[in-house]
Amino acid sequence: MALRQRTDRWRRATSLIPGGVSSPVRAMRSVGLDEPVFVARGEGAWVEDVDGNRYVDWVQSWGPLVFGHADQETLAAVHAAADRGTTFGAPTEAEVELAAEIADAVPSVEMVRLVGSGTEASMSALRLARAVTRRDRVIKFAGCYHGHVDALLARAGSGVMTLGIPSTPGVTAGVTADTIVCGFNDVDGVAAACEHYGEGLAAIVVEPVAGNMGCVPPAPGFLEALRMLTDATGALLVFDEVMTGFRVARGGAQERYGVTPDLTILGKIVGGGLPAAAFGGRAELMERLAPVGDVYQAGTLAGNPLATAAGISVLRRLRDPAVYEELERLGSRLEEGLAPFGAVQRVGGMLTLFCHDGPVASYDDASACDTERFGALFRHLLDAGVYVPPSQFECLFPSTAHTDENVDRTVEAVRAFFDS
Ligand code: KE4
Repeated sequence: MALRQRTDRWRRATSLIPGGVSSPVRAMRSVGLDEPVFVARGEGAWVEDVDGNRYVDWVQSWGPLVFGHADQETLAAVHAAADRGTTFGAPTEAEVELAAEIADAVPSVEMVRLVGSGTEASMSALRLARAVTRRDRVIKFAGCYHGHVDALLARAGSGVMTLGIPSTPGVTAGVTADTIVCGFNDVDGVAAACEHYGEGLAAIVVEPVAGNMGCVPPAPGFLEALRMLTDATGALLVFDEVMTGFRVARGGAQERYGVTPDLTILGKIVGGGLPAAAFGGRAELMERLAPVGDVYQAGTLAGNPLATAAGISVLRRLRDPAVYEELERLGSRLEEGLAPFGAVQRVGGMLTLFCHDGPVASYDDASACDTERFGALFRHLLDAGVYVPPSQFECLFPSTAHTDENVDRTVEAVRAFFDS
């Protein structure tokens, strides 16, 4: 596909919305497109753009869709909820049901607070950790992304890494003065930081499987080391499972790797494709939140009836282990198919094909990827009717709606690119 010409639609979009998009990575600039794909509808594994072109969709809205686009059970649940009204700003039984599903699934969670986005969940979890420990400092990892939370935007992944934004104007030095950035999988570096800052350390915040510099699994022992270091310093261990939660296992990475954090951040799948996210942990920690405790956190549409209906519909179905067997099967087939063409890294139903020789275990490794080549691959695949994330530093997300044929078509299109 030639670089997309600027259409009237795009000119209108960019005249009214910064960059024409509601989130930067959607602009597809980093993969060399002047104008991104405008999606008109989705169905299962497919999306259709406004010009009627259909694509096998491996973005799946960046991870929320385990059952694919417009799955009928989720739609039915949302329609039924909508018929009763869209928002009340009052307690509903659906919020309690969704909280119960999360607490039943996620090992670290006894209590949970629902919010509107992963960013809000990260921001709130960090505030709670600082309040509980009465400490200010936080350790995060280069290449990990926790939403656009000021204090955690230092050397973040996802769109920050994609767009090569070294640091974000508007995030003041004061806000990040208490943020220490370590290397993902660098146990010695974290231990040294804890040695130096341990007294004032409130939390270590980590994506237990990094998904925002591409899929980078934890090295053996890395998560266990973080658990030991936080126990030794009295800091809280916070797992950002917005991407991995209900994705790499029903209980997230903490179930898969057997390391239990103090607080867990959730999003994406939790809302079943609608805007809902959450943070949770032991009751003794969570009950520091207002109105029980003195840590303020709030939200007009938190626990929204439509989002909780979608979330309940999805999470209840995730009690069936067959869902994860299918994500594993499809992910493995895709991983094997792509293996000849670059470094493929996968954990369950999330994977990345890196244009990089050798494994990617850190931000520095990821930064060495050939993003130009990835951009050319992206454009080739789009031409072939295959829609992968428009960034080297993101993940492909199989859903149960994907088929072996979708996988094989994707692998053939990748092969054609590398053979050309
Ligand atoms: P939201 O505020 O976008 O709901 O969640 C932020 C967030 C927090 N933590 C992790 C591990 C995340 O991956 C995210 C958001 N992920 C990106 C894609 N990797 C969302 C896509 C976008 O920003 O448009």
